[in-house]
Amino acid sequence: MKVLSAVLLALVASGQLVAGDELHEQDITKVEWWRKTNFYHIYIRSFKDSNGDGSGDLRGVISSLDYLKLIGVETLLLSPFYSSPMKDGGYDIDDYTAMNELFGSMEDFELLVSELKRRSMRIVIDFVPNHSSNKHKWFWCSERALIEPECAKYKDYYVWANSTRYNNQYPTNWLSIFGGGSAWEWSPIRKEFYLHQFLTEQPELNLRNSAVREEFKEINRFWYRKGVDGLRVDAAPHFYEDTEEWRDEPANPDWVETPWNKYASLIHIYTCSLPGVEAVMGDWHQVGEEPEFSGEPKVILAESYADNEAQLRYYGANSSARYADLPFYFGLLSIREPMRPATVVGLVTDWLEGVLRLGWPRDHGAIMPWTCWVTGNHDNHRLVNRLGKANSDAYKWIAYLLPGSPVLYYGDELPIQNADYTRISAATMQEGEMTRLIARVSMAWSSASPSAGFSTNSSTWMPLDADYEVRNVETMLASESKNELKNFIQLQSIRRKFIETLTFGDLVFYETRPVNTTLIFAMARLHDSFGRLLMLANFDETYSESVHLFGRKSLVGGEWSEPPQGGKVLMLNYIDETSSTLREGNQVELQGLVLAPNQAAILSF
Ligand SMILES: [Ca+2]
Ligand SMILES: [Ca+2]
Repeated sequence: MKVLSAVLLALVASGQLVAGDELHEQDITKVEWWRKTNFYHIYIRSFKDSNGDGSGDLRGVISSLDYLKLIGVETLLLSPFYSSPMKDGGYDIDDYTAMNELFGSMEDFELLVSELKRRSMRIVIDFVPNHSSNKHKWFWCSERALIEPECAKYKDYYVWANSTRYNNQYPTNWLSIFGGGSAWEWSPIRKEFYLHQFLTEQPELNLRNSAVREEFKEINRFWYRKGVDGLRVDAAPHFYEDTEEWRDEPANPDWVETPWNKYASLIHIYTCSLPGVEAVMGDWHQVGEEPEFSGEPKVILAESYADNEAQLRYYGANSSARYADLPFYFGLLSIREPMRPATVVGLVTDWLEGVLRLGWPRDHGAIMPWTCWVTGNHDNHRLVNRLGKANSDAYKWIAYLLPGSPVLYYGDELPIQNADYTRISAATMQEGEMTRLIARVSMAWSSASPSAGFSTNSSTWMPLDADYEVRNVETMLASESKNELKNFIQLQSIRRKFIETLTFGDLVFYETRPVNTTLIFAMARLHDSFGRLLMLANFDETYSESVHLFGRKSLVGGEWSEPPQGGKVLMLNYIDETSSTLREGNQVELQGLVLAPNQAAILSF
């Protein structure tokens, strides 16, 4: 007993436990699936075309599941596939429980779910409650609610402003995020203005109306009954507007005008991140807890671009009044070439310190609330365009080794790059802003003609990656030598093997010297029972650098941690032939170890 007590005390002292008696609670089998999974975000239209019409579809996703399983994907995050006029890539929905034929039928969706379950994989779908399409029957009726008795119920389904008070001027100066024009549109039928924070064809639903909230809870149940494991909730900061006094938003004194950023000319105090938007999420969290869905925990992911303080509110009022389980952390998307250790450490530290300040009790010994690291998505430039190719492996490794659930955007495992916008067809250009469209480049499956295995059609809705002949799934898997795709598979296998360390362990960024000049990055995950991992990377693209590590306080436990003297190399992003020691499987001395330009290593110690 004395020995056990000493072990417990040591663990408490090292910050890995809140109290000694929690040791037995660090049981990975008790941790909810979404805290040990990884997400793979598929923009369906760009992923794989099954019927040769040049657009990706659900049957294409189904045919790719063996590949996704092979590369260690556990949970799919799917872009919208609902019935839609496709003015905004399917984020303009005209029927929330019907399919868009472009992507397939309801039978296709059901087949996808069952094929996923067969492979022990999961599915999270996009949920878009802030706005519908203007072709939705709710909107048709809301426009006619004052004149058609059967439409009366829909009168307050959307955000309307009575124009007579404003003499046909816009009710406020509010702007649309897409295009930067007025966020108001006149309805000649209702003779009022409706609000649209996004496209004119995307009227804002009135989420203060309990009838609208009930509609979405029922839609939520519909998809849970289809076997869906969770929701990615779209555009959360825009749920509420200040509709009490219809005040103008103030000018942004820091605005520098460009053709693309008219929206930034105002400070959005009446349309964005209003008090209470987070609590709307609680609706869907509660649906997931209804008895009908017991036994299969659902996950709510929140899409919100906001500062850390606002972002943290999406977790919930406290650990028993939860809103979203995983608010996306988008901070890593801000990292640009040249990547610097201090930038990464600063972003991660700020976010994790905020998360830990919430002071939630640790469920099963894992830190709470849990976090979600986004490495790319359909609205931001491709990983390789933000960072350059050389550090793209290290960037992914960081997200996959931090405490939290990583999200990879399809194709970033290769990685593919932004589409060349000059090659996007005129028809496609009508379907969204160029700055966002280019990240929706066609997936590169092989070097085959006509369309890299994406489609049998030579004409595809988005162009192919310019490098598809060498950077594609088939070629990279068949290659004898290391490459990013094979490294990604290896990373996933390390993640699975060390999932207990990654779930329960502490985190430390060791100090690297010379301070302020070295481009060596060092991050360790520490657990006395489950093992320790060290990631080292030289972010310098030109020069080799030697490693000099010094102790630092850990981030979770707040305890001083001295760096290891040596470790066993589990994986390298590439092998530098001039190095005599740095090989996978070798035990190496760490102090003075030389990393070649952009070389990265994961070690156990
Ligand atoms: Ca198709
Ligand atoms: Ca809204």
